[in-house]
Amino acid sequence: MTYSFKNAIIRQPNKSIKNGLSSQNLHPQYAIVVEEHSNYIKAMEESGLKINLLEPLEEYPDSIFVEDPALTYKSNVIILNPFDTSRNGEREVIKEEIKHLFDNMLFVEDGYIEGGDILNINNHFIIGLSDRTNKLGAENLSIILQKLGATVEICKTPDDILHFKSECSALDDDTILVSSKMAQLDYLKSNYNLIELPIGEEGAANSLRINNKILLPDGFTKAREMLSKKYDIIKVKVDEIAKVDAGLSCMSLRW
Ligand code: CIR
Repeated sequence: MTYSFKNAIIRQPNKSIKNGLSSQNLHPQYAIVVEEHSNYIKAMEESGLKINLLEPLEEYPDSIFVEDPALTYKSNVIILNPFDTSRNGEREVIKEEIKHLFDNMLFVEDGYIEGGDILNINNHFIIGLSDRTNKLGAENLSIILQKLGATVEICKTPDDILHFKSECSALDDDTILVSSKMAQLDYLKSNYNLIELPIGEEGAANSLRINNKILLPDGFTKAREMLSKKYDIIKVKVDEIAKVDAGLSCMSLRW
């Protein structure tokens, strides 16, 4: 099931996050990041997850975003290939740190692909080509996933969105929460029940359904109103972390 998880991998924040990649050239303050991150961990625990906490990595400013160098599927983990040179080395470190947690470790060897561009819904994966994920990387991952029994669709992340999942998230086996831009994608429109967020609340689309909870970024009143009718919401403030273009999904690997 799309949202049934028992475990998560989370990396503790690093002081060098102030130098993380930021489209707006912003520099988050470490102390505030630590506070937001610790509330994120609490919310994950409240949702029923056992947390495997990794050590901070100062040499990689964006390394708390563990979703980008790896992908979990059942008891498998696939090591991906982040595009940016400042991030690519994360894969070599994380593979050693997490190999004992999985039965099987596989590797994307060709092309570039980041976990933020991969939406898993049930046994299906939607990969969004973007500035971080190219066709070769997507096709390479697709072959691996199909061998593991999954199905895959390769789409395109809209041009000015960093990652496919920056503005969408799976809420259940056939429902995806989307920004208005993502709601235009033909593949999503024709195959899923879409809950479209109003303009101005795009950031809320990177939510996390975990067991019977939804972790929702704080500050999105309309999104909360819409979702709280049906779902049990935990608000998580990530304003400081958002300065380096990140949200909720990118700070953990779940399985
Ligand atoms: C980056 O640009 O790589 C980081 N500053 C943010 C990564 C966010 N990752 C994600 O949404 N999966």
